[in-house]
Amino acid sequence: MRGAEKLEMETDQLCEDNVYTKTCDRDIWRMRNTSTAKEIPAARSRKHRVILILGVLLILAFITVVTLISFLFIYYKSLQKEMLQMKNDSDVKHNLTDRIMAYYSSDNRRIMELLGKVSEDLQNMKSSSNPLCSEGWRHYGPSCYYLSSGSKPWNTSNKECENKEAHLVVINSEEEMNFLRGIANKEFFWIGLTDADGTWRWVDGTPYDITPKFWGEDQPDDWEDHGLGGGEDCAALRYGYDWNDAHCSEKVKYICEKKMTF
Ligand code: MBG
Ligand code: CA
Repeated sequence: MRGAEKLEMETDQLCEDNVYTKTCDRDIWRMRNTSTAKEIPAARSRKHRVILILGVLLILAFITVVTLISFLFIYYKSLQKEMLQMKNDSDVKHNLTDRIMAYYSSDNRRIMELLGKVSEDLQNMKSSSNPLCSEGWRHYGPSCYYLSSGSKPWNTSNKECENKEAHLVVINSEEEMNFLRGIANKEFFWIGLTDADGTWRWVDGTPYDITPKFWGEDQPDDWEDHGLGGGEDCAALRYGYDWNDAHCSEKVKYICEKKMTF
């Protein structure tokens, strides 16, 4: 008997004799031999599976990255398109604004030229036999204006205007006010505004509510300390600039207004 066979037999014998308490080394040895032999192809297939899974995962990751990049690219392109559209829109707006501005400025120029021509015509007509405004009257818009040289109380002033088929000036707009400022030479003049009956009224019946107001600071104040009795019920152009209410008996220059006759 060879040494190895002898040892095997001895080990078997030891196993049968239960020399080792729980386990038999030989069985373990056999089992190991058997399982190792079977494990070689199984391990290989496991390795293949792992490689396969890793490959699939890699492909999936690649597809994900490519998809993500594609989405980002598409988003970037649409953003770029949107910005281009916005730029175009703003260019169109600017262009439109420029054109509107140009249109209005050319319109304004035409109106100013027309006004200049009308004014020139009026000047010429003034020196003709049938002037739109009588001698000594100034024209503005559709009206003629007369500035008195003498000073009278408000009531007398209005009567003097009526005698001239006019009335004390009624101020309907800022433009008209500016025209009066230009001709008033920083003096005082009665205007056609009074609150003698408690409410401010224009002499030609124009509603006071709808006309612009040019009262000076703290005016009208219906001041009573002038010692003339009562308050202040008549409006005057003060220093050719703003309005003040004054005592109607005060003697002040005045401005009459009447519509131009054609
Ligand atoms: C005067 C006005 C007068 C009254 C007074 C009040 C300095 O202006 O003419 O009408 O308002 O001020 O102090
Ligand atoms: Ca006053």
